[in-house]
Amino acid sequence: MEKLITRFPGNPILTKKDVPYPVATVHNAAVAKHQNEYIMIFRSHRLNGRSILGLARSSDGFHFEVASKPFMIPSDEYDEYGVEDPRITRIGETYLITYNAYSRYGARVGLARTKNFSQVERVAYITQPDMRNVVIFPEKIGKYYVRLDRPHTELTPWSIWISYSEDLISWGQSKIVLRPQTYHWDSMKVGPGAPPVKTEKGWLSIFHGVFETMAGAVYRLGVALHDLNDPAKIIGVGDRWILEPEDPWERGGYVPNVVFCCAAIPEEDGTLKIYWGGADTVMCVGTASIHELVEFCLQESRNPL
Ligand code: BMA
Repeated sequence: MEKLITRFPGNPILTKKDVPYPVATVHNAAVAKHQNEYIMIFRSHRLNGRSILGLARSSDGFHFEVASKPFMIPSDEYDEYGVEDPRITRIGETYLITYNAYSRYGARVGLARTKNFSQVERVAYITQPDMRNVVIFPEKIGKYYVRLDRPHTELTPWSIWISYSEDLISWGQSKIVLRPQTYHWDSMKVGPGAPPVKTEKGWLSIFHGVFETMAGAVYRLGVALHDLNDPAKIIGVGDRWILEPEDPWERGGYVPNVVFCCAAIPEEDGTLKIYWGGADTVMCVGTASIHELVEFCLQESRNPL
């Protein structure tokens, strides 16, 4: 079977050895293009097990250099246990950063913004607990900002939902869009991965799917296509995964058998750079053809719900 993602031969592209302050891991990074540079905001476990966000820069999207100081660290009672798994969406001149905030009260999602990646402003917490993995679409659809989110509860199947907002702060009109499928590679949970990418045929969305085994959970990546005008409607979702843990640094590490994506950057030549954390320990990148991913969603689709 043709592979849809080609791994960069220089993987892993970032590890804790590249970080000039003490960390145990480098993983689950957001990436944005800003003034001819790729900016990566990556998660690291500190040596006490709690997470912070660091910043790295690159001219080609493959070779990154880490800034001397962390980019975001816990700052209040709602993120005292750590800031995790960022995603970046550019709207106009502003980069919106969503991140998971952990505290004694649970996990919820924060919104921060920056125009230049030197200063960052925390805007608001935009969910109650328990919610993780919020990705914001890169433009308004009708009069609303739109996001995919993932309620995190034992009672509901861990599914991908969609919500709408006029001001980026109050969100509602939520609907379910993608549910785990029983006895399938994503049967335990699905969650949004990279902020969706606009294509002629729909919004392309990379998500993660989790399967529980006797040896623990396996995290893989899948891809779905949402209707351009009504993104609550999935017009195709690939039945098989597009990436699974294969390399030694994906099979073994802080949490074994994990590939976890928070970023996908569309390039002018029709390729997509997809970034993922390997085993919650290192950062990796691969490339895919946007056209092939779209056709895969349309031609090898399963029922989203
Ligand atoms: C999820 C999140 C991710 C992590 C994954 C595998 O629940 O915590 O940050 O990569 O588990 O450990």
